[in-house]
Amino acid sequence: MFSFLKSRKVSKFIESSDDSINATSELASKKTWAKSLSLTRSKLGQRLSQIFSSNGPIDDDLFEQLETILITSDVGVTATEQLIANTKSIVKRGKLQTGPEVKAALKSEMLRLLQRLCDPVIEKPGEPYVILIVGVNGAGKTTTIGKLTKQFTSAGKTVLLAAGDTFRAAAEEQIKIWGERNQVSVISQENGDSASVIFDAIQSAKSKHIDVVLADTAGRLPTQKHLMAELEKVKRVMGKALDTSPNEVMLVIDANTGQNAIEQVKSFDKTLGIDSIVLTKLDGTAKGGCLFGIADYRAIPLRYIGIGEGIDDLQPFAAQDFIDAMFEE
Ligand SMILES: Nc1nc2c(ncn2[C@@H]2O[C@H](COP(=O)(O)OP(=O)(O)OP(=O)(O)O)[C@@H](O)[C@H]2O)c(=O)[nH]1
Ligand SMILES: [Mg+2]
Repeated sequence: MFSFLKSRKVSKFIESSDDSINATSELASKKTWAKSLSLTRSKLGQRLSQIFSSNGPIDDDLFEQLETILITSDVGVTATEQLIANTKSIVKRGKLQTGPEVKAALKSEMLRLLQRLCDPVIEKPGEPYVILIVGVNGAGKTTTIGKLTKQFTSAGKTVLLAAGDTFRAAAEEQIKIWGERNQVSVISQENGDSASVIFDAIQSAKSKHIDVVLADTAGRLPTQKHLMAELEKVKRVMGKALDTSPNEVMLVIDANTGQNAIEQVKSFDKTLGIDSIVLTKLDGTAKGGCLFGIADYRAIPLRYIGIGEGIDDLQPFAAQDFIDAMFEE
């Protein structure tokens, strides 16, 4: 059983899964962490290893090099400054003199920062438990819904999907395919807007005693004010269908966005209040550094990372595993 999975809010649904699933998942987890982080490691981890293995003096020049590496790896300016300042003070206090010692200090500070993303969300129970999925165009929202459905149904939970992306006909088709794959129902409307489709889905889930509703939405940029206002309306209407809803507003971010990921988190959080994050496409990018900037902004739980297009390519996030894989020699 993943130890980190137990601490998560979703865990109450997943803990009921049987041991065989857990054993398989643990194996898959080790393989996929290494695979998914190979690119981040090649960029950030290897560059860090290089400067610390040079046996040079621990001086301002080293910290400047470190600053450049962190900033150019999408860690973000404020997170970088904080990491450097904290590492410097550990070095001073502990009178550290060697590259490996400083590297270990930096690693522990990076871990401490990332652990902010592992904070459990304040529990907001609801029956059904409703998750509103938001994010920019193409971030991986609908695919993540498909993967999440598999996780919930494998844990014995009943799931209903809401085809809340009413902007494109193809979007409805796409979520229906994920519904079929998972053998769960999808609520859609021919002419309804997002709010009314999701409202309907919640009503339907209530009457059928469904455990989890996953509501899709159309992708949008935080700069598109009218579309952000539409999301606010969706959230408001969801509360009318069931006052505990949405239990969770989940922001899906494409890891390829790098630095811009931090801006996306800030904007969506300001408009809607974000309860959790999923970072997708870590399998195809070296930009995992953005996680530090996100953690520095606010302790929003990073539930999952997406590491491929398949139904099983979703892993719970674990800060220690992420850091270990990144610093792996
Ligand atoms: N490699 C990889 N591809 C992913 C991952 N998650 C999603 N994708 C792919 O990214 C593309 C966009 O995914 P969607 O799920 O359609 O994204 P979306 O946010 O719903 O997009 P819109 O509804 O258009 O805003 C698809 O080709 C997915 O297969 C991931 O973790 N890794
Ligand atoms: Mg979509």
